[in-house]
Amino acid sequence: MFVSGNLMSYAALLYLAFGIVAAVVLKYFVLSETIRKPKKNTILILGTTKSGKTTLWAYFRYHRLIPTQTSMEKNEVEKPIHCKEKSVVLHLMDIPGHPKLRNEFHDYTPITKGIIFMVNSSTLKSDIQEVGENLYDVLADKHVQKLEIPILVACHKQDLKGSLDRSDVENILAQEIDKLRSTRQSSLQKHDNDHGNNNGDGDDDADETTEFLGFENKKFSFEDLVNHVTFVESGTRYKNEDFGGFSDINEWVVELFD
Ligand SMILES: Nc1nc2c(ncn2[C@@H]2O[C@H](COP(=O)(O)OP(=O)(O)O)[C@@H](O)[C@H]2O)c(=O)[nH]1
Ligand SMILES: [Mg+2]
Repeated sequence: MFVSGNLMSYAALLYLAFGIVAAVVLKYFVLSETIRKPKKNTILILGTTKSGKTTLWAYFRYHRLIPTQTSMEKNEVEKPIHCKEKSVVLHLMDIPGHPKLRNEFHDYTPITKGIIFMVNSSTLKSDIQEVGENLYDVLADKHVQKLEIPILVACHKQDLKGSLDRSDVENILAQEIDKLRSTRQSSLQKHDNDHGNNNGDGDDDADETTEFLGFENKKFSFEDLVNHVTFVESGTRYKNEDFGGFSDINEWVVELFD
Protein backbone atom coordinates (compact mmCIF):
# COMPACT_ATOMS: atom_id res chain seq x y z
CA MET A 1 0.00 0.00 0.00
CA PHE A 2 2.79 2.33 1.09
CA VAL A 3 4.82 1.34 -2.04
CA SER A 4 1.93 1.90 -4.46
CA GLY A 5 1.20 5.31 -2.83
CA ASN A 6 4.84 6.33 -3.40
CA LEU A 7 4.71 5.10 -6.96
CA MET A 8 1.63 7.21 -7.60
CA SER A 9 3.27 10.35 -6.27
CA TYR A 10 6.38 9.62 -8.40
CA ALA A 11 4.15 9.29 -11.45
CA ALA A 12 2.40 12.57 -10.59
CA LEU A 13 5.77 14.29 -10.17
CA LEU A 14 6.93 12.88 -13.49
CA TYR A 15 3.79 14.19 -15.21
CA LEU A 16 4.29 17.59 -13.60
CA ALA A 17 7.95 17.76 -14.67
CA PHE A 18 6.99 16.71 -18.19
CA GLY A 19 4.26 19.36 -18.27
CA ILE A 20 6.70 22.09 -17.18
CA VAL A 21 9.30 21.07 -19.79
CA ALA A 22 6.61 20.98 -22.51
CA ALA A 23 5.34 24.45 -21.50
CA VAL A 24 8.89 25.90 -21.54
CA VAL A 25 9.65 24.37 -24.96
CA LEU A 26 6.35 25.63 -26.38
CA LYS A 27 6.92 29.13 -25.04
CA TYR A 28 10.45 29.14 -26.50
CA PHE A 29 9.11 28.20 -29.94
CA VAL A 30 6.31 30.75 -29.85
CA LEU A 31 8.74 33.48 -28.72
CA SER A 32 11.44 32.64 -31.24
CA GLU A 33 8.81 32.55 -34.01
CA THR A 34 7.62 36.03 -33.01
CA ILE A 35 11.19 37.34 -32.91
CA ARG A 36 12.12 35.75 -36.22
CA LYS A 37 9.05 37.10 -37.99
CA PRO A 38 8.55 40.68 -36.82
CA LYS A 39 5.09 42.04 -37.50
CA LYS A 40 5.17 43.95 -40.76
CA ASN A 41 2.51 46.52 -40.06
CA THR A 42 4.61 49.70 -40.26
CA ILE A 43 3.71 52.44 -42.70
CA LEU A 44 6.46 55.02 -43.08
CA ILE A 45 5.46 58.57 -44.01
CA LEU A 46 8.50 60.19 -45.63
CA GLY A 47 9.35 63.29 -47.68
CA THR A 48 11.07 66.64 -47.35
CA THR A 49 9.98 69.27 -44.79
CA LYS A 50 6.56 70.91 -45.19
CA SER A 51 5.41 68.34 -47.71
CA GLY A 52 2.43 67.42 -45.48
CA LYS A 53 3.71 64.33 -43.60
CA THR A 54 2.49 65.32 -40.13
CA THR A 55 -0.83 66.53 -41.51
CA LEU A 56 -1.40 63.09 -43.05
CA TRP A 57 -0.18 61.25 -39.94
CA ALA A 58 -2.53 63.30 -37.73
CA TYR A 59 -5.39 62.65 -40.13
CA PHE A 60 -4.91 58.90 -39.82
CA ARG A 61 -4.66 59.22 -36.06
CA TYR A 62 -7.52 61.66 -35.26
CA HIS A 63 -9.52 61.50 -38.48
CA ARG A 64 -9.50 65.28 -38.70
CA LEU A 65 -7.19 68.09 -39.78
CA ILE A 66 -5.09 69.65 -37.06
CA PRO A 67 -2.57 72.50 -37.26
CA THR A 68 1.01 71.20 -37.49
CA GLN A 69 4.43 72.61 -36.82
CA THR A 70 7.79 71.70 -38.27
CA SER A 71 9.32 69.30 -35.80
CA MET A 72 12.56 67.43 -35.17
CA GLU A 73 10.64 64.60 -33.49
CA LYS A 74 9.23 61.44 -35.01
CA ASN A 75 5.50 60.85 -34.62
CA GLU A 76 4.46 57.30 -34.00
CA VAL A 77 1.13 55.63 -33.27
CA GLU A 78 -0.54 52.22 -33.38
CA LYS A 79 -3.95 52.71 -34.92
CA PRO A 80 -6.58 50.14 -35.90
CA ILE A 81 -8.00 50.57 -39.38
CA HIS A 82 -10.85 48.80 -41.04
CA CYS A 83 -9.93 46.77 -44.08
CA LYS A 84 -12.61 45.05 -46.14
CA GLU A 85 -12.95 41.84 -44.12
CA LYS A 86 -10.81 42.50 -41.07
CA SER A 87 -9.43 45.09 -38.71
CA VAL A 88 -5.67 45.74 -38.83
CA VAL A 89 -3.47 47.63 -36.38
CA LEU A 90 -1.23 50.03 -38.30
CA HIS A 91 2.06 51.27 -36.94
CA LEU A 92 2.25 54.72 -38.50
CA MET A 93 5.53 56.60 -38.44
CA ASP A 94 6.04 60.19 -39.55
CA ILE A 95 9.79 60.81 -39.85
CA PRO A 96 10.94 64.45 -40.00
CA GLY A 97 12.21 65.61 -43.39
CA HIS A 98 15.17 67.53 -41.98
CA PRO A 99 18.33 66.32 -43.78
CA LYS A 100 19.91 65.29 -40.44
CA LEU A 101 16.97 63.09 -39.46
CA ARG A 102 15.37 61.80 -42.59
CA ASN A 103 17.80 58.92 -43.01
CA GLU A 104 16.54 57.39 -39.76
CA PHE A 105 13.96 55.62 -41.92
CA HIS A 106 16.62 52.98 -42.78
CA ASP A 107 16.21 51.53 -39.27
CA TYR A 108 12.55 50.70 -39.90
CA THR A 109 12.55 49.31 -43.43
CA PRO A 110 12.91 45.65 -42.30
CA ILE A 111 9.46 45.88 -40.62
CA THR A 112 7.82 48.17 -43.18
CA LYS A 113 4.72 47.15 -45.08
CA GLY A 114 4.49 50.27 -47.22
CA ILE A 115 6.01 53.73 -47.70
CA ILE A 116 4.06 56.91 -48.36
CA PHE A 117 6.35 59.54 -49.87
CA MET A 118 4.79 63.01 -49.64
CA VAL A 119 5.56 65.61 -52.31
CA ASN A 120 4.52 69.26 -52.19
CA SER A 121 3.28 69.45 -55.79
CA SER A 122 3.07 73.25 -55.68
CA THR A 123 6.82 73.74 -55.07
CA LEU A 124 8.26 70.64 -56.73
CA LYS A 125 9.83 72.49 -59.65
CA SER A 126 11.98 74.61 -57.34
CA ASP A 127 12.59 71.85 -54.76
CA ILE A 128 13.29 69.11 -57.28
CA GLN A 129 16.92 68.52 -56.32
CA GLU A 130 16.20 67.97 -52.62
CA VAL A 131 13.03 65.93 -53.23
CA GLY A 132 14.82 63.82 -55.87
CA GLU A 133 17.72 63.05 -53.53
CA ASN A 134 15.36 62.15 -50.72
CA LEU A 135 13.31 59.83 -52.94
CA TYR A 136 16.48 58.29 -54.42
CA ASP A 137 17.68 57.38 -50.91
CA VAL A 138 14.35 55.73 -50.18
CA LEU A 139 14.24 53.74 -53.43
CA ALA A 140 17.88 52.64 -53.09
CA ASP A 141 17.52 51.39 -49.51
CA LYS A 142 18.66 47.77 -49.34
CA HIS A 143 15.53 46.48 -47.58
CA VAL A 144 13.17 48.58 -49.69
CA GLN A 145 14.51 46.71 -52.71
CA LYS A 146 15.04 43.25 -51.20
CA LEU A 147 11.60 43.18 -49.55
CA GLU A 148 10.00 44.88 -52.57
CA ILE A 149 8.22 47.34 -50.29
CA PRO A 150 5.39 49.08 -52.18
CA ILE A 151 5.69 52.87 -52.43
CA LEU A 152 2.98 55.46 -52.77
CA VAL A 153 4.04 58.90 -54.01
CA ALA A 154 1.40 61.35 -52.80
CA CYS A 155 1.34 64.40 -55.08
CA HIS A 156 0.09 66.57 -52.25
CA LYS A 157 -1.26 70.14 -51.83
CA GLN A 158 -3.32 69.84 -55.00
CA ASP A 159 -5.52 72.72 -53.83
CA LEU A 160 -2.66 75.20 -54.28
CA LYS A 161 -2.32 77.21 -57.48
CA GLY A 162 0.27 75.90 -59.91
CA SER A 163 0.50 72.45 -58.35
CA LEU A 164 1.59 69.72 -60.75
CA ASP A 165 -0.68 66.80 -61.49
CA ARG A 166 0.47 63.24 -60.83
CA SER A 167 1.79 62.53 -64.33
CA ASP A 168 3.92 65.72 -64.28
CA VAL A 169 5.21 64.83 -60.80
CA GLU A 170 6.13 61.34 -62.01
CA ASN A 171 7.95 62.66 -65.11
CA ILE A 172 9.92 65.33 -63.25
CA LEU A 173 10.94 62.90 -60.50
CA ALA A 174 11.95 60.23 -63.04
CA GLN A 175 14.17 62.76 -64.88
CA GLU A 176 15.81 63.85 -61.62
CA ILE A 177 16.48 60.26 -60.51
CA ASP A 178 17.94 59.54 -63.94
CA LYS A 179 20.43 62.41 -63.40
CA LEU A 180 21.20 61.39 -59.83
CA ARG A 181 21.76 57.79 -60.86
CA SER A 182 24.80 58.65 -62.94
CA THR A 183 26.31 61.10 -60.41
CA ARG A 184 25.81 58.65 -57.54
CA GLN A 185 27.19 55.78 -59.60
CA SER A 186 30.39 57.66 -60.46
CA SER A 187 30.93 58.81 -56.86
CA LEU A 188 30.38 55.21 -55.70
CA GLN A 189 33.00 53.96 -58.16
CA LYS A 190 35.44 56.68 -57.05
CA HIS A 191 34.85 55.72 -53.40
CA ASP A 192 35.42 52.03 -54.18
CA ASN A 193 38.65 52.81 -56.07
CA ASP A 194 39.93 55.11 -53.29
CA HIS A 195 39.16 52.55 -50.57
CA GLY A 196 40.03 49.38 -52.45
CA ASN A 197 36.54 47.96 -51.90
CA ASN A 198 36.79 44.81 -53.94
CA ASN A 199 35.66 42.03 -51.63
CA GLY A 200 33.54 40.82 -54.50
CA ASP A 201 30.58 39.50 -52.50
CA GLY A 202 28.44 42.40 -53.71
CA ASP A 203 26.55 42.52 -50.40
CA ASP A 204 28.13 44.73 -47.82
CA ASP A 205 25.84 44.72 -44.78
CA ALA A 206 27.19 48.03 -43.51
CA ASP A 207 26.06 49.66 -46.72
CA GLU A 208 22.47 50.84 -46.55
CA THR A 209 22.00 51.32 -50.24
CA THR A 210 22.09 49.06 -53.26
CA GLU A 211 24.00 49.98 -56.35
CA PHE A 212 21.73 50.93 -59.20
CA LEU A 213 18.11 51.89 -59.77
CA GLY A 214 16.50 50.46 -62.89
CA PHE A 215 18.53 49.27 -65.88
CA GLU A 216 21.90 50.54 -67.04
CA ASN A 217 21.83 52.05 -70.57
CA LYS A 218 18.11 52.78 -70.22
CA LYS A 219 16.50 56.03 -69.09
CA PHE A 220 15.12 55.70 -65.56
CA SER A 221 11.47 54.75 -65.23
CA PHE A 222 9.61 53.89 -62.02
CA GLU A 223 8.24 50.85 -63.84
CA ASP A 224 11.73 49.31 -63.99
CA LEU A 225 11.94 49.00 -60.20
CA VAL A 226 11.16 45.76 -58.37
CA ASN A 227 8.89 47.82 -56.15
CA HIS A 228 5.37 48.70 -57.11
CA VAL A 229 5.32 52.53 -57.22
CA THR A 230 1.93 54.27 -57.35
CA PHE A 231 1.22 57.98 -57.81
CA VAL A 232 -1.92 59.59 -56.37
CA GLU A 233 -3.10 63.17 -55.87
CA SER A 234 -4.03 64.47 -52.43
CA GLY A 235 -4.62 67.68 -50.52
CA THR A 236 -6.39 68.88 -47.43
CA ARG A 237 -8.98 70.81 -49.43
CA TYR A 238 -8.88 68.62 -52.50
CA LYS A 239 -11.96 66.39 -52.46
CA ASN A 240 -14.81 66.20 -50.03
CA GLU A 241 -15.07 62.46 -49.56
CA ASP A 242 -15.09 60.06 -46.64
CA PHE A 243 -11.38 60.32 -46.02
CA GLY A 244 -11.16 63.97 -47.17
CA GLY A 245 -8.39 64.82 -49.58
CA PHE A 246 -6.59 61.69 -48.40
CA SER A 247 -9.10 59.15 -49.75
CA ASP A 248 -6.76 57.69 -52.41
CA ILE A 249 -3.97 57.34 -49.84
CA ASN A 250 -6.36 55.62 -47.43
CA GLU A 251 -7.52 53.25 -50.16
CA TRP A 252 -3.92 52.30 -51.01
CA VAL A 253 -3.18 51.52 -47.34
CA VAL A 254 -6.33 49.41 -46.97
CA GLU A 255 -5.41 47.40 -50.08
CA LEU A 256 -1.91 46.72 -48.71
CA PHE A 257 -3.43 44.70 -45.88
CA ASP A 258 -6.18 43.02 -47.88
N1 LIG B 1 -2.69 74.31 -48.86
C1 LIG B 1 -2.37 73.16 -48.27
N2 LIG B 1 -1.60 73.18 -47.17
C2 LIG B 1 -1.31 71.99 -46.59
C3 LIG B 1 -1.75 70.75 -47.11
N3 LIG B 1 -1.28 69.76 -46.32
C4 LIG B 1 -0.57 70.34 -45.35
N4 LIG B 1 -0.57 71.69 -45.50
C5 LIG B 1 0.11 72.70 -44.67
O1 LIG B 1 1.51 72.65 -44.99
C6 LIG B 1 2.29 72.92 -43.81
C7 LIG B 1 3.29 71.79 -43.59
O2 LIG B 1 2.56 70.60 -43.31
P1 LIG B 1 3.17 69.46 -42.36
O3 LIG B 1 2.19 68.36 -42.32
O4 LIG B 1 3.58 70.04 -41.06
O5 LIG B 1 4.46 69.06 -43.20
P2 LIG B 1 5.69 68.13 -42.79
O6 LIG B 1 6.84 69.06 -42.47
O7 LIG B 1 5.97 67.33 -44.01
O8 LIG B 1 5.28 67.30 -41.62
C8 LIG B 1 1.29 73.10 -42.68
O9 LIG B 1 1.06 74.48 -42.49
C9 LIG B 1 0.03 72.42 -43.19
O10 LIG B 1 -1.16 72.98 -42.66
C10 LIG B 1 -2.57 70.78 -48.30
O11 LIG B 1 -2.99 69.78 -48.85
N5 LIG B 1 -2.82 72.01 -48.83
MG1 LIG C 1 6.21 67.21 -39.71
